[in-house]
Amino acid sequence: PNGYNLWLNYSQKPNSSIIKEYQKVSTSVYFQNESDVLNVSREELKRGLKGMLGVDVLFSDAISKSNTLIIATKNNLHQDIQNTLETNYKSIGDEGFIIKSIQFKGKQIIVISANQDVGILYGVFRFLRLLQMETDLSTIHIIDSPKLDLRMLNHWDNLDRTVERGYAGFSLWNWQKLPDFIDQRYIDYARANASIGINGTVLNNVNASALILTPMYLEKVAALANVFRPYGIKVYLTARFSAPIEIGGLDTADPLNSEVQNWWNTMASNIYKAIPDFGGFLVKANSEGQPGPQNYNRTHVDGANMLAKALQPHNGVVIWRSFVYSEHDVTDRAKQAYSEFVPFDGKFMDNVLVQSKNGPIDFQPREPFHPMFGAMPNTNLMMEFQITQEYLGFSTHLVFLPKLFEEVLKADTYAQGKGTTVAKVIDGSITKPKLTGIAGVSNIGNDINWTGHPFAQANWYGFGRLAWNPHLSSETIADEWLRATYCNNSKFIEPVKNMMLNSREAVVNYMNPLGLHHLFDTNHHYGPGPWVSNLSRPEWNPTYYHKADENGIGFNRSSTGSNAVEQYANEVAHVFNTVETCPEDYLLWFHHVPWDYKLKNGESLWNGLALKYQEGVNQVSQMIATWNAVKPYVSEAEYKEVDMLLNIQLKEAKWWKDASLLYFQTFSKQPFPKDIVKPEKSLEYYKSLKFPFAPGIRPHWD
Ligand code: BDP
Repeated sequence: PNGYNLWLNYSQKPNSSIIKEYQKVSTSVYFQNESDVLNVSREELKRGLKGMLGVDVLFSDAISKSNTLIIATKNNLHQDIQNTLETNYKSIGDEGFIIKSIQFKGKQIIVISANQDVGILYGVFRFLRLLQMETDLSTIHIIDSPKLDLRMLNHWDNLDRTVERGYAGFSLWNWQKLPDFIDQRYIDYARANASIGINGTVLNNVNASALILTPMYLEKVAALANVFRPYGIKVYLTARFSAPIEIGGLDTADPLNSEVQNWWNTMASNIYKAIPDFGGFLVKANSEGQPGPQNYNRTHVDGANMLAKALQPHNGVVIWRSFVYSEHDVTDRAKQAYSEFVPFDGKFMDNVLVQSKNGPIDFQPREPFHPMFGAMPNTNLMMEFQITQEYLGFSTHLVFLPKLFEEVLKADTYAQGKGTTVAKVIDGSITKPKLTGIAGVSNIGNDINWTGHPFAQANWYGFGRLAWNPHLSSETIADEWLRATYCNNSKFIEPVKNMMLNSREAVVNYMNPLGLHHLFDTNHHYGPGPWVSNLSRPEWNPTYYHKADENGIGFNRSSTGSNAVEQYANEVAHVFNTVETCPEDYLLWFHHVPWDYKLKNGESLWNGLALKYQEGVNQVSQMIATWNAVKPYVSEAEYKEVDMLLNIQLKEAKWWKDASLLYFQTFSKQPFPKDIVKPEKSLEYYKSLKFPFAPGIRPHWD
């Protein structure tokens, strides 16, 4: 097992009584035939049953009373079955499905049904997972549908196949061989995404090249769209705002200029000629040097709506990112996206979604939720998570991200009163926006196991599951993923699940405890660089974020400081605003706190901070012990791969702790508390470390 099969691991079940039960269910299968979507679904069912049960399924031509499993959309079912399921159909929409054990012609059978073909696709994948997880089917009754409209991956893939912030090899998209050569990986990528309900993919980097919009590339994009279509996945592209200049020969990209508008209108028509179900454009504008409407003294609304008008006749959408921070006002970067976007609430067209990162800075190991969530009730506001671990140890460190995602989704914005969680803001249940969505920055590359670290597959999987249902628990997700990927033995599942669920707190502890953030070394963002203060823009420097001095440490964002707290609803702002009420997880995010401040556990801030770093290191040691104890349940190769990675993680957790503590000690001027393992090297040593090769860095970026 090299990891290529991901969680679609349909290996034969060891439990023979379960095999017998499942074989009975699959003795005679009716599977509606007639569309590409249904065909790939049927193939998947065949593959899964063959793998897990060792049987070649017999499909019957018509529904008959010998059937044990019937799979068809509503209109193709016997009236009796339709009647039994009538109320369920009303609740599942276009993409949902029903898996139910029912009485039919005097016999107990299982039906998988849906209103549309794509629901059957999702139902079949769910059914296979039930088998993978050895679920009892005798009383099965699942009615499920996605809670969000757009469930997307964002690939930060460049056209030369490097991947910005990608740590799992090169881009999957082989532009040179496309459109004629269809790599099996494109198909398996689509299967994996369909299995968790992902229905959109942005193929290229937000730091975009306009070339992707030229006919030569569009032909290749169309070939990928053809592969993905039967799996319910639409293709999107990033649109470089200055494309009219770069590939259109115009001398401006001003969104209010009619030539520019016509250029985009024509561009859209051409794209839809090649890709009739093209999803739309993702745009990073006026952010980190990317061109945008502000270059012409226009606004985000002018830019987004201009593109939205071009796509509207074709039912396309514009996803406009809110990741902006100005180089002119550097008092507090955390405030800027909100300040720039919230005044435009209600001004974006219906086919525009504003895509906001989960926190106000940038995908840190822990951030409070972004204050924009809840603050734009009249805008289609979309979540952006980062699956690739730019700031969480790349694909070397084991960190189960659904835990982080869950924390954000469960956070209460209080925007429309208590219980307005971020999940409810983005699923639209409160404000009923026209469109809802969520995006995850992909951690996928052409490594044999797709994600580099075998456990990073769980982050792709978990993102997809939360995109389908943002109210799911991270524990459920870890459980499903482990069973589908490895086995059902609870002696393996329980300890490893625990390890996964604790892994996120471990990385916070050894990298950025108590609300510290952005302490990463320059550009690559891998190891510690809390001392870095020489970068051209102040808000690129770690010293800007921790503000350590002889009195204490932390960024004062309370009402006595930058007042970023005021961007939250009163109930939340109030809690964050004082040192006493602020949760300690966010203490140094919102406050500059004296070294001798007493934490809730009675320790001084200095001692408590040091102990957190140590705890992170100890947690990684514990992960190694756990993995060691479950060795009998995985192959030698699987054991070794994760063991080596965990040992690197341990070494680097110590590096983070030692480098950070020695540096902060120059301000606190206090000794380490007694439970701290003494740093192995000097601060000068850690400062001198260079990182000559790091994957995924940004060219021309300091
Ligand atoms: C930062 C990354 C940078 C991205 C940027 C973005 O360091 O590579 O281009 O976010 O999201 O996290 O646009």
